[in-house]
Amino acid sequence: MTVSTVDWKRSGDYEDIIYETGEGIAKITINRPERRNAFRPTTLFELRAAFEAARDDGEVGVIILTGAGTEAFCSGGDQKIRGDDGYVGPDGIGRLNVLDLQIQIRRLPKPVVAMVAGYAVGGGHVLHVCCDLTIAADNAVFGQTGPKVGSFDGGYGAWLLAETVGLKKAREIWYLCRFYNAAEAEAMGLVNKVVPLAELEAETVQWCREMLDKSPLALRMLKGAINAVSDGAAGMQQFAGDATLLYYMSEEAQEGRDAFKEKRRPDFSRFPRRP
Ligand code: S0N
Repeated sequence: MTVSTVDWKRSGDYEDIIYETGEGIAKITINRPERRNAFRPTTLFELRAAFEAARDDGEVGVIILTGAGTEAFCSGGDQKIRGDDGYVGPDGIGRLNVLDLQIQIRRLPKPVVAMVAGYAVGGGHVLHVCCDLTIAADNAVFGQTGPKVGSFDGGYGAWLLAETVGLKKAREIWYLCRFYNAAEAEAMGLVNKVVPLAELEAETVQWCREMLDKSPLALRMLKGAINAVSDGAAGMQQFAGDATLLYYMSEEAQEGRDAFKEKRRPDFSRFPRRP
């Protein structure tokens, strides 16, 4: 049992997830404990909607991603509904729509914290790797299973993992499909902190509160900067957008806007040409 310190308010009409907010934090919970929180297309559509809600909510500064219960954070794609061309939802179409969620987490300009109790394996492991930070309970177990169950993630699952734990360790994790306990994960830099299971949420919330005390724009720019290196042109596009946002907020940019609206020539003469 993990103890909560926030009076969470639940909202949204979801089948596979729970969306809650409180104290400037959004908590998104994958709620399929009977399948170790494996995701199906519906789960991922709902996760994407919840992350979008958290992004758009001006009260929310930090997002927690977690799994229901204490047995699993997420066990990856639901193998029981895996068809011949992806994971099959009610419309009969095969999908790998977890990739869209991974990109969304990377591009979302607020910190996302994975709160992991139990198994974070397969595509569930990749999800925690995509999160900005990971707080783990002492019962957490990490690993990739793809080569055992006939799949692989050659995107973030491969190279972001390698960036996180190093090339040799990433190859070991994928090639051997071993599972690692929380202490081993901490030793290889895969998680930020390990705490007793009962303290997991309190510790995670404490990390969130510390981030909420900080400058939101500084955190946004740092997330963009750190991700830009590995996200290539897409990362630079996000970072460039953030730079444009900052420029919009300057008097210099506002002079251009105002001049257009007032049908006059813009006067940028008072703005310094900085060295
Ligand atoms: C998680 C494990 C280790 C837990 O073991 P434990 O505690 O002994 O419990 P079990 O009895 O095994 O499980 C309890 C019930 O939950 C069901 N279940 C567990 N995991 C899944 C799952 N992933 N899908 C469906 N059902 C699951 C069990 O079946 C059991 O229910 P009952 O008793 O009713 O059968 C252990 O369960 C385990 O090893 N699970 C499988 C982990 C796994 O291999 N996951 C899939 C890995 N692949 C992906 O995630 C693909 C990701 C993806 O979509 C992708 C993305 C980008 C590019 C490529 C891909 C790609 O397709 O690879």
